[in-house]
Amino acid sequence: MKIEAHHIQGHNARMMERHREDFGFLQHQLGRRGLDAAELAGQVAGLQVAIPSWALGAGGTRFGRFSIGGEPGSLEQKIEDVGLLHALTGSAGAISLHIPWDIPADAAAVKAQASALGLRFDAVNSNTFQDQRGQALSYKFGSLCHADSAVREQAVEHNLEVIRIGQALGSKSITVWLADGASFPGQHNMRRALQRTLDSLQHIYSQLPGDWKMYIEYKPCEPSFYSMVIPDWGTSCLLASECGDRAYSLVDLGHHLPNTNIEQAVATLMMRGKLGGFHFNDSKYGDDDLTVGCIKPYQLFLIFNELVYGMNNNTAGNPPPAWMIDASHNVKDPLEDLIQSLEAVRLAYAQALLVDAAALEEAQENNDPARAQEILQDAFRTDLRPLLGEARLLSGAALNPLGLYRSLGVRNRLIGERGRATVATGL
Ligand code: PSV
Ligand code: MN
Repeated sequence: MKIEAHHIQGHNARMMERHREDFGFLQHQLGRRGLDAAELAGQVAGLQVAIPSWALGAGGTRFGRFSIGGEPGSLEQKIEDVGLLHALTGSAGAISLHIPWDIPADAAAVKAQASALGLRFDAVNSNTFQDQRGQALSYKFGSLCHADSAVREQAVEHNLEVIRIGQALGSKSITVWLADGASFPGQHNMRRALQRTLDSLQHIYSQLPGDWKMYIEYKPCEPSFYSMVIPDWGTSCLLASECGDRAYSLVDLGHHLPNTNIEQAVATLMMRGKLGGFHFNDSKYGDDDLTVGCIKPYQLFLIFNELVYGMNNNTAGNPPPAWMIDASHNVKDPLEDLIQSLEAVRLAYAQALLVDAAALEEAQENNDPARAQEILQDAFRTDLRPLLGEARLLSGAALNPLGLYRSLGVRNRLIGERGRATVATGL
């Protein structure tokens, strides 16, 4: 299934009068604050978020998995799905592959298919958290940290293979997320495990192509329940710093202990130029992988506020972070969920662009927390949905992506094409 230009045009024409009215009001409102809504819409239209190839089917939990029907059964179908998302939203211009789940049989053909849909390949992700069929040595007791050097070498070689696959597709970065850790006190020597992980990462980094970056993810628990080798952003930043200039930390919103101040982590990492990428999702309890912004939209806004500040005050030369949605879909249609997540990311970004940085600095320098709160919440509480609509118009996407998705009956058409029983590879 493909969304055609006439689908978008017809839909937008039907909604245009209402949109013009809403956007006109917002333009007026923002104009009073000295802001140009059209210019902001252009900025927001530039924000592109990668979709991971593992998020297009039903994820399930360890208790069960419920099929949604029409799930993409091949890499080509996954690319097709990201193409649908991009056509509807204009904001999903990249795809992030997980190897070995999505090894392309014909890299040139896959690259051509993606670029015809306006997609590029973002970071490639390695997987040493599962054993694959035919794999010589097991990762049950770790991969890059393993006590046995043969296991470490196998895991390093896997990462190098992921880089080679990514090169064939035009990717420029690899994300390493490790499940390595211990579930019981005393299970392994924490210091030796960290040292071995550093040695392995340095080995991978030494083979990184000159124009590539390496992102190191962290997570405090799960699947190891006593200690993860890379539990937090400080450890990930330390490892990245020891690897070199093109190694960075990657923040996944679901990878923090409750109440961690994630925006502060962002501020500190950007101060050192070490924030490489971002995985968006939302959660109430742990790594819940829920729709972005469905639980803590204010936290997301505060994070974007630091991101915008960091990019505007980029003394350490932090590269533009790689944005990706890292979610799992258990009860919602994955494509609907991803449309909502994409919207939430852009909304938080747009809200952050509204923050009056000069006034906020003045309030901070004058020790005026009440005024600082007014400034932040004034931005957060402005309804910017018409601005997002305008951004989509600029890129030829739909004014109401979810509305159009439903009115076209996309899921039913996918079920018609692919069947009810298809299962997407992934988490
Ligand atoms: C597991 O927590 C995880 O969600 C990590 O965040 C990775 O980015 C992703 O899986 C795929 O490896
Ligand atoms: Mn992640």
